[in-house]
Amino acid sequence: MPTLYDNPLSRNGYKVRLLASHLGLPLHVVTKDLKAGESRQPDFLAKNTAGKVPVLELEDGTCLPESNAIVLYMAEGTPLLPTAPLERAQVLRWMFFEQSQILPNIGLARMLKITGRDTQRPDVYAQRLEVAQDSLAALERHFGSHDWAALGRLTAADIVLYAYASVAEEAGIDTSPYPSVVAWRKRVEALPAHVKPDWGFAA
Ligand SMILES: N[C@@H](CCC(=O)N[C@@H](CS)C(=O)NCC(=O)O)C(=O)O
Repeated sequence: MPTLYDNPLSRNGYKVRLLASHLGLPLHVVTKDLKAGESRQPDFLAKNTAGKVPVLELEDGTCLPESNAIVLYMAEGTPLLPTAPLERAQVLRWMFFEQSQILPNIGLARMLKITGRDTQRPDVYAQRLEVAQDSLAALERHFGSHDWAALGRLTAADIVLYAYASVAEEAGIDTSPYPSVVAWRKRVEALPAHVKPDWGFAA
């Protein structure tokens, strides 16, 4: 069974575990204590030179870092990742948007907020918040007329977007201006295979 190096606070790792639940794929989840610097130790840097979770380690020892690369690998050959070039590009479009607009802004604003550093670095926090809100507004325009991110059905795009769009409030964002995003989040949460962010870790 593949091993996923992860941390319960990581929404990038959650993408992979949420996808595994949807696909019924078994994963052995190993916690890396990021605060203690475990992801920056030589043994882990050998798995991911960036020193970040998640990393998927295959049974032959091959390591694959980067949440969206892992999602693409695991979703290959399933209905969550179409093969037709334009359909696949529609899914990838949102996966790229997630990495460039959602993760660095909602993700960092959330991290600053939950560690109390939003008041120490108000300039950085405000800047991230502004782009995060602009990104949510883009999602709001999309979900105003679409039930799902792409192709009118659940795809890998929804899984990756959901991971950070679902913690906008933890980043200090008022989501009342984004009712279509909130409705889409509820659609994702209502799916039978949906799991909570701590799913997959040993109790
Ligand atoms: N682009 C990467 C970002 C990964 C990332 O930022 N991981 C964070 C946790 S969510 C991490 O491991 N931080 C620890 C560190 O940088 O030392 C992905 O999507 O996997």
